[in-house]
Order: sequence, then C-alpha cells, then structure tokens
Amino acid sequence: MSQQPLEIIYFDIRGKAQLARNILTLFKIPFVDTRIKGNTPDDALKQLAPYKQFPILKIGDLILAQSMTIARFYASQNNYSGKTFIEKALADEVVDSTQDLLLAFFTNKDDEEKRKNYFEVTVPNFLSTWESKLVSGNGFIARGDSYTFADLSVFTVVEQLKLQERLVSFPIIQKLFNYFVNHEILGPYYKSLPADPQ
Ligand SMILES: N[C@@H](CCC(=O)N[C@@H](CS)C(=O)NCC(=O)O)C(=O)O
Repeated sequence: MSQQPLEIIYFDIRGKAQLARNILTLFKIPFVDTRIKGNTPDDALKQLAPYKQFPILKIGDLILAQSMTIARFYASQNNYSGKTFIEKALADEVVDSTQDLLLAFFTNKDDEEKRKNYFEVTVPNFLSTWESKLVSGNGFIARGDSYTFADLSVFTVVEQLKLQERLVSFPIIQKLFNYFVNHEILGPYYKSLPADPQ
C-alpha cells in the first residue's frame, strides 16, 4: 500500500482538507494534492466519494472519507496523536472543536448579525478555551510533552480563519502559531500555498 501514490482529493481551498495536508507535509509523506477544478466534482469523482463529499484519501483502490479520520490516520501512524489514551482523547476533543469553529464560520459568514456574533462571542470563547488548555498542558494542548495534531489543528484553523490578529490576549496560542508558521517544513509550505478566495 505504501508504494502506491497517495492522493488527497478536495476543493481548491484549505477547508476540511488542510489538517491532513499539513500532517502529510510535516512528516514528509509525499502526496498528490488534487484540487477539484471549478470546485465542481464530475460524476466520476462523485462516484469515488462514499458520502459524495470531500475530502477523500485515495491510495490505489483504497478510499477513505471523512477529513478528521484521514488526519487522525496519519497522526496515529506518525505518533502525533498523543501518547496515552488520555492525551489522545484530549487531542481528539480539541481537533473536533477546531472543526466546529471552522464549520460555524461557514454557516454564519453570510449574515451580518451572525458573523458579528461569531467573531465577537464564538471565536473568543474557543480561543479562551484553547489558551486555558495550553496553560494547563505547559504549552501542549493535549498535555503531553510535545505537540500533537491537536496543536497543529489549532494552528491550521487560526491561519485559515485569519485569527492571528486576534491573538493579543492569547499568548500561548500566539506562541504555538509562531512555532508552526516558522517551522522549517511548514513555513515554506505555507508560503507556497495558494490563497483561499475571500
Ligand atoms: N464530515 C465530512 C464533511 C465533508 C463535507 O461537508 N464536505 C463538503 C465540503 S467542505 C462537501 O464535499 N460538500 C459537497 C457536497 O456536500 O455536495 C468531513 O469532515 O469530511
């Protein structure tokens, strides 16, 4: 299986594929970053997707759906999902919360009032929770002795929602953000990433 090319198939945005892309990049696992042209999957592509949704992972005839399943698969394979059951659970909780914040952006962005509430209430709530967890974990959100895919997921979502300007009151998230954005592998990767549409 490992000899077959690994393909992440998704739309031409960071969206729900970015955490998996980041894990693969961080661990130097080569992958084909297939971005669906015009953001409209053709019938053949739709047939490939078990739930008719993207991202999917394709390795030969193996198809794996669900963005966080794909991310977790590569995090586990690379010992990046937490060392103990507790760390893994804490990491999973944070990863799921990052997806909630991401999804809430898309569901609220087109209504002025909801968008305002999202940035003034929802975002600070999530940032504040992650900051507290980072404080109690001595800088690691799943409390171990090193970063996990949960820390990377916080970075991923902060970057894609452009929340870095809102980190003034969240110094540990800021530190985490700086770590990943300046990382020797992820830093250059991010510089090469196409900008998402506004
Ligand atoms: N739970 C799924 C949700 C995937 C999902 O909602 N994908 C959207 C794009 S972000 C999609 O493919 N939408 C097209 C459609 O539903 O037709 C995951 O996390 O992968």
